[in-house]
Amino acid sequence: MSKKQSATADKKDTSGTDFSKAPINAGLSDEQKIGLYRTMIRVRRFEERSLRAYQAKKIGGFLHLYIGQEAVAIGCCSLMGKNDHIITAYRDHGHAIGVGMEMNPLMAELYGKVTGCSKGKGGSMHFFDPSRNYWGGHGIVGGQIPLGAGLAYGVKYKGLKGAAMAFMGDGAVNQGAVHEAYNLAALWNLPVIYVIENNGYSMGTSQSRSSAGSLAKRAEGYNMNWAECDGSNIYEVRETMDRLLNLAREQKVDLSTIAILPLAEQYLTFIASMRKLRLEVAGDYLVMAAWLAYLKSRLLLPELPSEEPSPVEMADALRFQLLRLEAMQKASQQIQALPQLNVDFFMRGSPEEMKVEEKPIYFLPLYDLLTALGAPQRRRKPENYNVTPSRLYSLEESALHLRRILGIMPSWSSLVSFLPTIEGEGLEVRSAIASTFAATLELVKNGELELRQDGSFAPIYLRRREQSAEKSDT
Ligand SMILES: Cc1ncc(C[n+]2csc(CCOP(=O)(O)OP(=O)(O)O)c2C)c(N)n1
Ligand SMILES: [Mg+2]
Repeated sequence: MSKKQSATADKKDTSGTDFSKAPINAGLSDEQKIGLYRTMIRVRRFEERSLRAYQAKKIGGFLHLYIGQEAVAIGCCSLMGKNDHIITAYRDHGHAIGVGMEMNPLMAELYGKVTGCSKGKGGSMHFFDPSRNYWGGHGIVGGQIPLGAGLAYGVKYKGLKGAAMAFMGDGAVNQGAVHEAYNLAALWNLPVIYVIENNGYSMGTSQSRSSAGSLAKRAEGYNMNWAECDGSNIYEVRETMDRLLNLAREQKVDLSTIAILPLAEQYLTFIASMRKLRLEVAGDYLVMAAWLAYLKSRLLLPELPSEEPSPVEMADALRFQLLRLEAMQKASQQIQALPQLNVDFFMRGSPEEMKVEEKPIYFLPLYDLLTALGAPQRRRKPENYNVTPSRLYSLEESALHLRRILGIMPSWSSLVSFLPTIEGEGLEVRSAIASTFAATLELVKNGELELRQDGSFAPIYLRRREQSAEKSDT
């Protein structure tokens, strides 16, 4: 809300002030006071119980407790009217109980059950109840703050008397999105109250180590009102928030600051551009513009009590305008939904146009295609292709090796035992076997060697020729 429109709500020295005597609290009955206390205790008990379940590993995900902060949420929620909204961060149990959510769906949500308020999919950080204008817990620090501006925008757009309360921790105030939201909230004069719940720490970091200056005072940079209060005193919370809520709910367009001619021009330009696109939006603006112009002219013209319609008559006229606008919108939708000539149906006898379908055909000779494919390859840096030479065995080498070891071999040794010692694998082994076998045949042919194989694919045995002559005698 803009500071221009209200008195500054600043932090005064309130020590010694009895806030239970403030008008918003003085009217509370004993039962209502006990009711506030009971709700705070309910939050405390709910959290103590959930902590035990969490420590017993019954609850998954995170569990952020609100213990010690109960007076803030319960105080604020107790002031909520029909058109007020609430949104907060992940420390959201107190606000949920504060808006009146039942504890069973909340506990079920912690346990990840489908009976939970978010069907068990949100857990501790995502309690939601739109039916109570509770727009939930949010896990991204500061993420709910622009959404709070959106809730307030909705209230203002619908012309309702209400406000949004968006809660955040002290650490969240340093988030960029928070300042973007402040800016828009102030620029558009939105009925939103940003509540900083300062518990002194953001995770393990103290406020003095993470934040410069006063947190609430940053609102002054946006020309917004701000106030501080003791969050552990529910009476003080209620007194402060009541003041701010009233300021926010009373936000209105200040007609006296609106110049009529630029306004008319702005609307005409807009209507001209919208007419091409959407008739019903242009209609909305036309009605709004007409009403603003009318109300403004009422301010400028001298008062003529006899001719002035009463507020009731004006409200009736406005309602009538809105009904007419609604009817126009319906009619325009119906007209647009009708079948259209030359699109959905055609006049009898009118020639049907031939449908021309265009398909691109590309012609490319094979040579050009291959050149194009090779182009990226050619652009690459040339690299040397190194072939590692393989160690291959020649026939002569194998015959030499065979002759050398033939003398020391016992009679009938397998061909494998004649292979040279091979370091490589694959090709080298195959080359050694092939050349040894070829050399064997060569030596058999020369009469130096005898060769035996007992069946197809059976091992091949070798022995020296002279040995064979001796052995065959025995
Ligand atoms: C954008 C983003 N940054 C960091 C985190 C991790 N994180 C979770 S809680 C937290 C501290 C927030 O502190 P504060 O705003 O003071 O809230 P508190 O927990 O004290 O209520 C951080 C940094 C997050 N959830 N979202
Ligand atoms: Mg904090």
